[in-house]
Amino acid sequence: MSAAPPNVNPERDPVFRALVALIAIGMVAAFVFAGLTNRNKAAATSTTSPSASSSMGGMDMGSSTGSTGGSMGTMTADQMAAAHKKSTLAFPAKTAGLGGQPLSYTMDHGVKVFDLRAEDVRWEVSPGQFVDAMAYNGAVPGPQIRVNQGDSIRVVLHNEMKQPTVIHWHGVTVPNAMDGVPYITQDPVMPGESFAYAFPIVDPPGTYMYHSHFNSTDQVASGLYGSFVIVPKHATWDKEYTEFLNDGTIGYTINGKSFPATEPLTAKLGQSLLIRMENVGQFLHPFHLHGYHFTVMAQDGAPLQHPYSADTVVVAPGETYDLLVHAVYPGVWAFHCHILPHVEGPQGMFGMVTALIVAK
Ligand SMILES: [Cu+2]
Repeated sequence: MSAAPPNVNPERDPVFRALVALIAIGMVAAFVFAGLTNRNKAAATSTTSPSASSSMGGMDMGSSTGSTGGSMGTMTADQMAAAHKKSTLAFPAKTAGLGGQPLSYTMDHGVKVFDLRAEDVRWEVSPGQFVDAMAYNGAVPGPQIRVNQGDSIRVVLHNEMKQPTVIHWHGVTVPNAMDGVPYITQDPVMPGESFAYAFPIVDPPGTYMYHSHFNSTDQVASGLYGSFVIVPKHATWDKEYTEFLNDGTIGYTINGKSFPATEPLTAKLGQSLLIRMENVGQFLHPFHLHGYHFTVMAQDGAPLQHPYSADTVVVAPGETYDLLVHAVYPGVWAFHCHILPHVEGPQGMFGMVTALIVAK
């Protein structure tokens, strides 16, 4: 390599080097200022606007701490450890509102009658983080509808929102007129109106869902969905949980909550658990259970001819899976989406994380 003549190499010129240093300092200052401004904006809007990027929780954490310093941003190692510890030790954190609870019904001449009220609500996704949501009966997800094969049911939808809506019974075999698609099978249910969905339950026991089929990018993302379970005559498991995934306006959530506000799955040693996985979001969520292999028993409500063993199940939008876990290893076992930006940032875990807690 031949050396350049002394005065021709600009990198050795002290004036040039000072200029570069000044520009660099200016850029860093501008970047930090922009980061702080964004963070303040996010803080200001996070309690008022569901569409603010801050509602995606951790995604915003990543950008507001800057990207030039790696994922640590401006935090020291001690600060990072403290932030992780704080959010993790808060699990399971208390928040207002609990979605997915069984919906009671009344009997009318042999028909089980359920009522669903679609309404605008404020929903606490994680401690102190509220979003504008749309909800059935005030909760995200909406209540769980549990029925038996052979039932006749009627679900009366009352629209108390400012926009039209309808309900689609996802995976459930219904007469065409009950399918809930606006201008194809029915007119939309306008604000202040009601609509009765009536159909017999002909499908086998399994995990299904219901959700809005009107302005669904907004309405489903904002909370208008719930699980629909056709229960077996005799359960072969000791306990069951439903894990309903969503990734829209309300952020990366399990049952409408973001870690550390997600609910743990608990079992006594030796118990068997059925976990009903459901995804109504826009992304795949490969759910991974630490320490265990579960058995995938059913997909989209239909029992598999060949159940199989796995530690991760990719739950695509619109899919449901039934997983069976034998709780034979005591401890606290993380259960989370394995697309890592959905679960962890520089400040710790958030979003689609929960845990299976097996007591000794
Ligand atoms: Cu995910």
